[in-house]
Amino acid sequence: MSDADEPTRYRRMQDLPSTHLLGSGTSLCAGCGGLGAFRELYEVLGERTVVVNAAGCMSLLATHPFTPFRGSWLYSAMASAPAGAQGVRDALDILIAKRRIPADEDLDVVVLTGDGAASGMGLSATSAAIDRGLDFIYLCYDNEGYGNTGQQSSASTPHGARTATDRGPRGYPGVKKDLFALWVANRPAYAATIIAAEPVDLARKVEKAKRMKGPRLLLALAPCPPGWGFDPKDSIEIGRLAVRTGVWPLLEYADGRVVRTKHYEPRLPVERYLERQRRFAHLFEPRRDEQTLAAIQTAVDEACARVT
Ligand SMILES: Cc1ncc(C[n+]2csc(CCOP(=O)(O)OP(=O)(O)O)c2C)c(N)n1
Ligand code: SF4
Repeated sequence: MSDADEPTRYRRMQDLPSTHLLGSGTSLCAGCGGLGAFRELYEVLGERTVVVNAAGCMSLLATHPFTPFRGSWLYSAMASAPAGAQGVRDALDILIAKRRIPADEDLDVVVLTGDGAASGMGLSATSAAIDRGLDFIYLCYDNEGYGNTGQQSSASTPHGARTATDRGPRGYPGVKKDLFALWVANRPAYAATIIAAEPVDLARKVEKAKRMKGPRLLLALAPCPPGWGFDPKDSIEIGRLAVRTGVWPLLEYADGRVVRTKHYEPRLPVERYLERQRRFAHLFEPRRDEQTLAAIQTAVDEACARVT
């Protein structure tokens, strides 16, 4: 049995930790889906964790002299969090080899990054870290834009979404870069898509990632109230709709194959997700953009058909 097939301790909501490891009172937005995913991940990983944080919204978590982390946090430039993680990993390995710290006091090294850095300027550093087999967890919270600087489009912005840089009647003309597929093509130890709105699925994947070694991706869709245009109280509902429409399939890669970890059948029409966000309002008013709506639905159908 491989590590990915081993049973996990998280089967139901009641099994989830309630330790509240991450301190409250950050200056992030209410309803931030990225913070929700990170908070849930931190509960499962525990405080023996070093977080290497690429510049982005989550940089606002720790503002000197305050920190919500129980463990260490290192701030890095946008492109270089994997290089920072390499330095931390090397330092830990040297300290253990010199018996300055016992092996059982080792720490998990976690990169925390937005999609702008992950799928754009940080991609080559990430690819090189995977090539080197770096022993780290890479959490990308994907808010589908450069959130911290006002939701400009990133390479991860979905087709048709309006952003600060795509104000025209058709929204973003490109297609969302598939970071999960890019990682899988590099044959990491583990890769999974997660979302705060599915906390049991998330906890199971974090637990599996924790017991493995090597490069491990956890890619969280991060509903973003100001960037996507919805009320913060609807963040979990928007996340659930992303999964139930197939916009955000919950996937897992291990041992050379990709599987779907949660099925909702029949899938809801993708419009149920789009119509709840101001960034897609131009697809419905003043008249329906049938062409773009059909293109988005077809792309989702095709992506869902590729995974079982
Ligand atoms: C090289 C460089 N260019 C621009 C910036 C300004 N900047 C800081 S955060 C940020 C947005 C990062 O976007 P993303 O990685 O998606 O994270 P998010 O802000 O969405 O959390 C930018 C452009 C920077 N810090 N470094
Ligand atoms: S802009 Fe979006 S991603 Fe950034 S803190 Fe606010 S809700 Fe979170």
